[in-house]
Amino acid sequence: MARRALITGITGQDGAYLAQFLLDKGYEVHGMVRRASTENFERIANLRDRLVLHQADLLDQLSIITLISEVRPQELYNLAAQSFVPTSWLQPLLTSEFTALGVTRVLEAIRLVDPTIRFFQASSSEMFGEAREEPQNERTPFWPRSPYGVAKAYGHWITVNYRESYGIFACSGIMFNHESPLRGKEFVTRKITDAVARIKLGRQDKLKLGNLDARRDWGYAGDFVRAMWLMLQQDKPDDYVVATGRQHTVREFCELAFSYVGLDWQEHVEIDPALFRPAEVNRLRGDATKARTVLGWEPTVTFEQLVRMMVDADLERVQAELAQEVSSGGS
Ligand code: NDP
Ligand code: GDR
Repeated sequence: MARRALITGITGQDGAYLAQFLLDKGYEVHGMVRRASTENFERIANLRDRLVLHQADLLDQLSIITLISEVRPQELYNLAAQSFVPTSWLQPLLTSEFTALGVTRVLEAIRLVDPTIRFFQASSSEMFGEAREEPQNERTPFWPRSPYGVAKAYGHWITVNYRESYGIFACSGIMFNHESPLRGKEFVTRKITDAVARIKLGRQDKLKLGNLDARRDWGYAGDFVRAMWLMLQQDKPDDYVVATGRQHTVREFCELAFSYVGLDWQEHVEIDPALFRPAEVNRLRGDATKARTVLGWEPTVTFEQLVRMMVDADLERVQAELAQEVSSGGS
């Protein structure tokens, strides 16, 4: 019988990559989606026929219990969250409800329905915040700098706590930034590659950004979902940092993305003070030694390849949009 997995947040970047990965492994893949007035399934459109989607919401305990009772997965990946850091200052309570308490709701449902379900929690390098050491590993203390980071720290510790209190096979993946052509356009990498494509094709001239000096450890989402799965295949549940170990500034990302299409970033990028954060996470770099040695996990896509992959995908998309406009204008 095929193994059954349930993914919350299946309509997001990681949900789409994980769904594809699990389908390729022969899993029966179920996804939790929340009700919206317009369907929001673009990222999983190509997989739609092979997935079973169910409506439930992280805010609604009963809906999660019902969902898990119906699906009875062997593995549950909790990827759903309010994941955009700036929004967490505008909506701190909602962010806590989704990103912090939502984790407890899922864990409570597992405890009630079937405590043998293996659980993955999408934790974040934002928990390290103003990091006490570099690089950061599983023992580095947390100092989150946003309501999002604080909520993720709660989600991490409640995952550890349900493992220790109830013996649930619960793993927390402390993931550093990971990107792809499916990344939301408000995150800085995709905001840049989308703008590069639009500027190159004459649809835009300027790109407004905030802090160019911030340093991140950027990896490829396709590599990160493999680490999630590996965690749930081990004999024992544990927590793992997932990162490339390499760090770059936002400025470097810009330079590389613009120069790849023959543009000078300095002619197009403008600094907008409104895009600076109330408290910034200045530098993050992860030490994934444990994931490498225990899980055998390695990133396969370099920073340079990632930037080029994202620019190429945005060029292709904007070109297709332009062609569509021309053909509908001409008909
Ligand atoms: P996205 O923002 O792309 O996706 C978030 C998903 O959560 C969407 O499917 C969204 O649904 C869903 N969601 C949000 N609120 C609810 C709710 N109340 N009920 C049900 N579903 C909800 O995030 P990513 O794919 O980038 O990230 C996946 C997870 O990993 C998140 O938890 C994120 O915080 C975490 N993470 C991500 C990192 C990264 O660099 N990408 C790094 C570290 C951690 P909808 O489509 O309806 O909005
Ligand atoms: P981050 O990602 O906050 O690290 O969270 P984001 O891409 O939003 O910001 C990275 C850095 O870039 C700086 N920056 C800008 N950011 C955005 N979004 N827009 C801008 O115009 C801009 N200019 C500069 C930011 O100040 C920041 O320092 C991501 C999310 O996926 C989280 O859910 C996840 O947990 C962490 O990564 C790890």
